[in-house]
Amino acid sequence: MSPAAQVLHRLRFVDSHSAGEPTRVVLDGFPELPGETLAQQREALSRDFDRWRTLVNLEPRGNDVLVSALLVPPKSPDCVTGVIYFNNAGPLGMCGHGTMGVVTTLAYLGRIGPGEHRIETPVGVVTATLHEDGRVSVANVPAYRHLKDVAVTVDGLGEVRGDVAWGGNWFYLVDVGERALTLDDIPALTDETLRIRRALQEAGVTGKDGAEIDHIELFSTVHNRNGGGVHRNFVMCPGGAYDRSPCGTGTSAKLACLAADGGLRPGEVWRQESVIGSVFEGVYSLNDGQVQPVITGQAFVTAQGELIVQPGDPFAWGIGV
Ligand code: PYC
Repeated sequence: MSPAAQVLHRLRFVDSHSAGEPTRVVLDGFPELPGETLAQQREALSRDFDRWRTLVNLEPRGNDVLVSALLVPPKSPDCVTGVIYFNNAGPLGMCGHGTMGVVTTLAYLGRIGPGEHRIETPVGVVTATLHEDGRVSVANVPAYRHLKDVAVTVDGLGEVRGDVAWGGNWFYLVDVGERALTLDDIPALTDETLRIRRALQEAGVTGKDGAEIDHIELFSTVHNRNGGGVHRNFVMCPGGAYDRSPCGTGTSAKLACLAADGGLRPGEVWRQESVIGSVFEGVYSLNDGQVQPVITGQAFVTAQGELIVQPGDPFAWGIGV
């Protein structure tokens, strides 16, 4: 057989975007990950199967913005699927926009219809509701603020203050006042947030139990002439790419901070706009004193196909691997 016709691996996928942020759902072709829980399977992915992550996520088959969602059989029988999220830097805990992408993909494939669906992730079970109009509401894992008003000295920026909060991933949230947070500002925002993340690492500021804070969220409120406010954010993801969406886990972390400060009542809607102008709506309820966020947005399918690895491809496992 001619080399051009040979195939070593095929992985079927469906791509989508949620508020501009892409998700690649990997349907099959990935090796089975050992582990009794999804958290153990995520560890196995990092430890022993990382090149499968890089195959899917890195160039030339992927890119730095992409978040992938590997479908795995759920351990809880009442879940429609298990999912392990990962990006160009490694596995993620939860992913809000990614869950919207998973639900929309499963509906596109005819595997689910409108209604409530439980989805297992390495950090817990989330419940996603597919609405008749195509929007998806994700009842995330409980969110909380871990530390309030933590100061760090950032190279070139001086003292920066922010809250450390969990929304399914760890965030450091910095209020940047009325800064517009626009697309023109992306190079500066990228540089600043990467510096802030480095400063947190150097200062030993972490999430609970020493967990790395791998997402930095700048948020602002921009007022129009009538006094109305638009809440914007810029979220830097672990691999150095910014979230095109308002970030589901980042919005959850923001809700936890608002709840802790008395800035938003249970049930009140928070419209979180991204740096590209897309919107997620967030609300929370209190369950036994815990903030239970629900984030609503919409995903659209953009592509479907197979990732293919041919023998002799020097970039089979991704560029730089
Ligand atoms: O929507 O939670 C999210 C997310 C995390 C990283 C990128 N998007």
